[in-house]
Amino acid sequence: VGNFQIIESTLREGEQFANAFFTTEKKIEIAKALDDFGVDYIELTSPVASEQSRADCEAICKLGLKAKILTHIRCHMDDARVAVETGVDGVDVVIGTSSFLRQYSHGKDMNYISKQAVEVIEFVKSKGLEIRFSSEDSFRSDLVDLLNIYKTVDKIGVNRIGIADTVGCANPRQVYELVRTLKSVISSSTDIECHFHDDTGCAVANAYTALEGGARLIDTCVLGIGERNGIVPLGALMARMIVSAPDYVKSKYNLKKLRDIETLVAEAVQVNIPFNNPITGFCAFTHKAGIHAKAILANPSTYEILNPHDFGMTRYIHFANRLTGWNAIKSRVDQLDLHLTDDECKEVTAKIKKLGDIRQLNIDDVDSIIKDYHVEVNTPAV
Ligand code: HCA
Ligand code: CU
Repeated sequence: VGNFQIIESTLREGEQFANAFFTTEKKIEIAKALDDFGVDYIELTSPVASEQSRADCEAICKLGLKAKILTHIRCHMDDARVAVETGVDGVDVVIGTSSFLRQYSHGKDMNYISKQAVEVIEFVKSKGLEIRFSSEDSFRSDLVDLLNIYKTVDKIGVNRIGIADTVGCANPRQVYELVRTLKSVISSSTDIECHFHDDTGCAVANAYTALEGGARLIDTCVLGIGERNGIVPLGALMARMIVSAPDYVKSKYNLKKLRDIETLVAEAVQVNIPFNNPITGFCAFTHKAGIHAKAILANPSTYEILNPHDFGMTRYIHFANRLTGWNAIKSRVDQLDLHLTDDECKEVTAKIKKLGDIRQLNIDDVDSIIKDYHVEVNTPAV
């Protein structure tokens, strides 16, 4: 899994998020931020979606970013002709292959799909651009149909073949199986790219097993925004991958920019960063129970698989509550620059717990209990 790449689709899939409306300036700001972060590819909305979409695509291509710029189109010559004129480095082509989509969406049979795919791919390649071919709704497509079309496009040569869990129905084992199977029928020089929706909460797990199975590229969006409840979040994937491939992830991605990018996108689409977000959720590095706090103070790895400093974040010991322990309180006493013995810390902790049984505490409550107690023990008896 240690040499994966990211196709960042906030400016394509992310635009399909219910709240998204990106001005040209916002798109440019997001594209630059993603580029600074170090994503490999930035995928943009189809230039045939609207006049402005085309103009924005051209504008982003002119920025001279390090990331390669892609646009995403239907498997159709009308779209392909416009796409190759925008200045992109590559084109991501997609067509629905499940019976649902063949019946209720474009109404084409597999032979027709094959012919169309070959024509579009050859055209894009003739312009010297990268090409990816992907089947929409791959997991509800007939496996024989799917492998046939993948083999066909692989034979004429594509940079990447894509699997898309368009409806978010796949589970990690199915993903692993399909990636392995696909890998066994295409040439070793063709990369596999995967796109996972999160309807059943499996997107990150699916991305991980896809990489284990031999896929190379994962589509992400900042905060996971996209159609319905979205796709693999960039941040959550970083959390997963830094555990599995720490050196690669730390050397390749500018992880300290993650929070800024999430804030930028959250504001642009008027949502908050979720409280339980990996890495950037407000309590992602907050330790509360006394037992946890004690161990964290001794060695953070005891209860942390991610190091907050890798992301420019800090850990926090939540001591103002009835689950607290004397080690956490002792550390607060030290922060307040007061001096209490261990026994005194235990005694003041008991007072804090007592009040914590009655109501929710805040830091000021704890600090005044500590300060009062400190005065009390340092006042000579009369
Ligand atoms: C969609 C298209 C897509 C495309 C994925 C891909 C999907 O239905 O909006 O190009 O691989 O989820 O199938 O986002
Ligand atoms: Cu999608």
